[in-house]
Amino acid sequence: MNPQNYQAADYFQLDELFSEEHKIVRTSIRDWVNRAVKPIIEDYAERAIFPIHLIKELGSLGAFGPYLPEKYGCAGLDYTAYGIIMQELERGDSGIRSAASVQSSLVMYPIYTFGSEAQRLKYLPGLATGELIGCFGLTEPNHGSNPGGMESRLHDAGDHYVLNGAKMWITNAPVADVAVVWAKDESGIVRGVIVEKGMKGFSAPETHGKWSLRASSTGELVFDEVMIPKENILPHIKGLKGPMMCLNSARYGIAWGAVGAAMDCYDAALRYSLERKQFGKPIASFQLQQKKLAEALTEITKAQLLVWRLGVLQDQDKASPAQISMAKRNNVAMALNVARETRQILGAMGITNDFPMMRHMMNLESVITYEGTHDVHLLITGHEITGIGAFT
Ligand code: TGC
Ligand code: FAD
Repeated sequence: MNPQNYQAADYFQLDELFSEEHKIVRTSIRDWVNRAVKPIIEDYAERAIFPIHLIKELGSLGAFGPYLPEKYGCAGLDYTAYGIIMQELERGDSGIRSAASVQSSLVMYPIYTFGSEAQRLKYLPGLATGELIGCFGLTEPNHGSNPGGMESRLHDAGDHYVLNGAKMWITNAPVADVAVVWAKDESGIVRGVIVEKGMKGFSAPETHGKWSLRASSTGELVFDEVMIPKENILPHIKGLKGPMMCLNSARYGIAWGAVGAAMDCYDAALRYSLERKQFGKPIASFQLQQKKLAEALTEITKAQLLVWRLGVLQDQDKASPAQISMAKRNNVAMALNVARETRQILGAMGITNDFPMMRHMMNLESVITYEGTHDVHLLITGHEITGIGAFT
């Protein structure tokens, strides 16, 4: 389908609620997605290759750490603008949004929030332009939903630390220059360290065989007696709340991003249904197809309103982690459902790479799993409502 004909659903006139700056950001990312992502993404996804050449373009668009200060080479925008960027990128592909989420919320955010001024100045400008690629290591082979059980260890060896352990399912790991890694010290306290590519004993093998996020690079992080200079520890954070605060920012972006994937599916299905004829009429004239379209638009609209309000709260520093969990959970499940239902509107054509639904659908199976599974986010809401944790 010609991406230039894309019509973004805006049934409740949300446009009126966005500033001129938000609209300028949206137009620039949307145009770039039409020009640079849409024409190539099916091919990269089919070949399971990460289009790494897009990273520096994303940097020049200001898509990395957009809410961080200009002093560090970032755009100095608000969180609503960050959400809009994620929405437009995920209309292109969840893997492209993933790369930007990880770089922004999971690498630049902790370096900015928990790092020393020397660390900020060393890493943030390169990460902002895409000269450097970052990744975030929290999940381990034996600890996914329960990161507090992590086995990676950081040992103080006097003039340096020694890192041992392994991380798994790490977005960008095989292509990353820097990794923000979480490990426990001798007292069992979670600490964050910046590990650089090339450090002796550090490797990042790629994970193959994914049917989801095929245009994203995923891998392991393996640490075998890696010597970490003392200046690479993040000095201003101790405990699991460090990585969890990063996740709040990333989950916020995913809540917006998933809406973009759903909007793409809806737009493709609406256009197809008006052109495709059966029984002498456009299939859009059949009540059952209208039901699918009307329900998709209703759910997209509700999700758009949810993230718009979440953006306002986040910009006022009032969004709670549980509100972010609710939005991430609702919007990703919504997008997955919209991808499945709209694919059906296309009949057999819906399974091909001429249309985006199957790719979005497969991608969203990762999105509903990472950054906290669908079930874990429900438990976070349950905990918030009742005051009783039901994780164990
Ligand atoms: P719990 O005892 O509840 O908390 C431990 C400490 O952490 C604090 N905390 C938070 N702080 C800020 N924001 C949050 N969202 C927080 N959640 C917890 C908490 O206050 C406490 O602090 P303190 O000072 O009292 O010690 O922790 P728990 O061990 O019971 O676990 C709770 C649970 C299950 C909710 C949590 O661990 C969880 O969310 N699990 C899901 C794991 C997850 O989301 N992993 C994501 C890995 S990264 C990823 O997937 C990247 S994909 C990137 C891409 O490609 O886009
Ligand atoms: P498990 O924790 O083993 O869960 C399996 C099932 O059990 C799930 O259905 C879960 O909901 C359920 N379950 C677990 N605990 C409970 C409970 N208490 N109550 C009820 N049900 C429960 N991690 C990173 O650190 N960095 C990354 O960059 C990153 N990128 C990723 C990219 C991809 C493509 C994928 C797929 C994952 C990525 N992850 C990353 C890992 C991701 O965060 C984890 O997969 C996720 O947190 C779930 O952990 P798990 O896969 O080990 O599942």
